[in-house]
Amino acid sequence: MGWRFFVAKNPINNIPIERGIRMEQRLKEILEIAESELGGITDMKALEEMRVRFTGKKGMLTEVLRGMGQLSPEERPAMGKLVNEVRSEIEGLMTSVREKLEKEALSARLVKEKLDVTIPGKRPALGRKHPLTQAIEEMEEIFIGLGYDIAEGPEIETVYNNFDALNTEENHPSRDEQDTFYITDNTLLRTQTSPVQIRVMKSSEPPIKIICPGRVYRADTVDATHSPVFHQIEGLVIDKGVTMGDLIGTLKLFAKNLFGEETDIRLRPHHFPFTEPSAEVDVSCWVCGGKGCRVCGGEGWIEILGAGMVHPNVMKACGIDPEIYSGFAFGMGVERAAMGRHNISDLRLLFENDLRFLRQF
Ligand code: 2NM
Repeated sequence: MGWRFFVAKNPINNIPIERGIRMEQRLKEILEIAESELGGITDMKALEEMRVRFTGKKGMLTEVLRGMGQLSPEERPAMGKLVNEVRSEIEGLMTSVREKLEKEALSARLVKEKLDVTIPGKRPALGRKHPLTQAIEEMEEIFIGLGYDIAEGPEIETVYNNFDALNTEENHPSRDEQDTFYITDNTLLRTQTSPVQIRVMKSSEPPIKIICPGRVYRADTVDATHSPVFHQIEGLVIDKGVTMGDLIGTLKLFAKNLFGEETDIRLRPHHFPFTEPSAEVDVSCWVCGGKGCRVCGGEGWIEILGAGMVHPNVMKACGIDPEIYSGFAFGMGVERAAMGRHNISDLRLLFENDLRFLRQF
């Protein structure tokens, strides 16, 4: 029986008073210091600094725990429990201070970053479509309304699709290097969009009803009416019993849609290798209505299209029997049509992308 039996114990935590008392007092003291210090904490940095000093690895509570070595094994659990209680008490206090600081920081930020959503916005500069794109899309719309499909193809073509299949003679002037950009002996930059129609005729069965818009190339020197790259839109219809009357009716409808209900058309005989018969097509002047003015050069008519009945040789080259089927085709330059429509006198304006010009459309 040792003296140990008589050691007074703290009735609350059961720690022997003699050795435990100093630790317990120290814990109480730590808690009191923490409470009073927390009252003066106004920022996160100070709070974190406090956390390190009180509950950190080398903090005051750890220091108390180290002192537990002096206690007997029986005393330790109760003192350990007390240390943990003080620790969670301090942590709880720090947490509420942290939450208070965070709340204050948030409301300060909300005030600082307050937005007045009623201030009128800056109007964004709106872009628009290029006048050529507008013209192409407008023409496409008319033909889509007539049941046509849009077909597109490569700008680099075979000499065969661009010339041979289109019934263009071996020594036709358009084949000359002076007029056509050749890439190799048998490839070139297409000079028209008809090779797209050749592709469609080769790969599908009639009825065919297509519109082919796109960029085409010719070895021309730039001036007010010429450019080495320009745009065409070509149409093709192949079916049983298609006639010249269908072609004229279609073009009339197209012209009225594009230039106005009062517009008329006239055909003048012409020659194209790929159509027979062929015609150049004029529309009545959209400015003077046919009386003659500056826009039509006093003529009353303005040439905008080429057209004709698809040559039997073209159909044969594409595997379509001209004894069974017939068809018409037409083509026009988009720049020319857009220039006429908007009274633009120099084609170069359409390629320079000067916003002062483009913003007018
Ligand atoms: C034009 C004028 C006349 C045309 C012909 C063909 C095809 F592929 F069917 F033979 N496509 N486009 C044609 C006919 C084009 O442009 C002034």
